[in-house]
Amino acid sequence: MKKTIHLRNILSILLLFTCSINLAIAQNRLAAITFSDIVIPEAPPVAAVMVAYMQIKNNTDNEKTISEISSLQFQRVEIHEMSMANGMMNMKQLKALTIKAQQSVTLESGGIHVMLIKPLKPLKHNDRVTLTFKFASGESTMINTLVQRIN
Ligand SMILES: [Cu+2]
Repeated sequence: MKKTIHLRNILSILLLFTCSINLAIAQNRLAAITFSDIVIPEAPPVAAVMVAYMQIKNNTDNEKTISEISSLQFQRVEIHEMSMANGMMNMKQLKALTIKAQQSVTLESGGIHVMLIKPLKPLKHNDRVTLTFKFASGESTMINTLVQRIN
């Protein structure tokens, strides 16, 4: 009898321990990557492409690589980088975007940006856009934002 109680106690302690580990992992995952200053400027209704700017922070101690971005509102999403070469602005596609441990990258006008290609329907001010970021590690994160009219 005494032995049974003892075993039960150990089991419940183990269970409690497992639960707190799970919780810690869940919280870590939530905070692993944070997105801020997300801006998708409104474009003319006929526009074939739109753009998204944001800051992406990697809060982990491991490098994170974004391997793919997709959106429910666009046919295709690409990561682009603008650069100056021989006095000309060039735009090239990046196959992936790596954010070093505890670092952030700023996606901004004239630099790296998210190119939103072929909206499924014209999007205007306050229309919702969802973006899913897939990482090389297999993780993915979805963010929600609204199109903004910028003057
Ligand atoms: Cu572009």
